Amino acid sequence: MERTLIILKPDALQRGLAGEIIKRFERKGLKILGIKMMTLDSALLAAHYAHLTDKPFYKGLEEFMKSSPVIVMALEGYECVNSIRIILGATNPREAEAGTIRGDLAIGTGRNLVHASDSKENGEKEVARFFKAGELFDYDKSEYALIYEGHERS
Ligand code: IDP
Ligand code: MG
Repeated sequence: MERTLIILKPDALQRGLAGEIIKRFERKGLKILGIKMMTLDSALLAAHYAHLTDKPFYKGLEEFMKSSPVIVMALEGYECVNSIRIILGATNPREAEAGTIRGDLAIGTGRNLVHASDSKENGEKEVARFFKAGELFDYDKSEYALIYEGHERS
């Protein structure tokens, strides 16, 4: 199954929205493989946002992401990268659909609450970047038979 790295950004913690956001992923049926709180440093952010380091807004993004702790999560699910991006909504929350996390809860592009991996390959890479092996848990989720058809969970 696919894996996605989620980061609940400083605005999610500061605004008390961590539970609301995690709830939306849990009720979808996604499995939490790992979850922890951490602070991000410049080197980790430069690796994570390598596609953005030359953008004019990068300095502000970096400062904001370091401004308070974040919660990082590794989620697993069948084709979950795409479905999580749909739950998240567009990067610009003012263009995000109602019903999505960003569409319902955010306004500023630089304050859009959550990061989620954008491809299966990046999901694997980002989970490995933020989690050590011992921080990820391999376990059976009893409700899987009610969430997936057999071929989807094999
Ligand atoms: P994504 O988070 O939807 O995958 P990316 O293009 O990967 O979007 O950008 C990463 C993050 O950088 C965004 O979530 C947002 O916080 C910030 N960002 C992207 N574009 C802008 C911008 O034009 N102004 C300010 N911040 C931006
Ligand atoms: Mg991105």
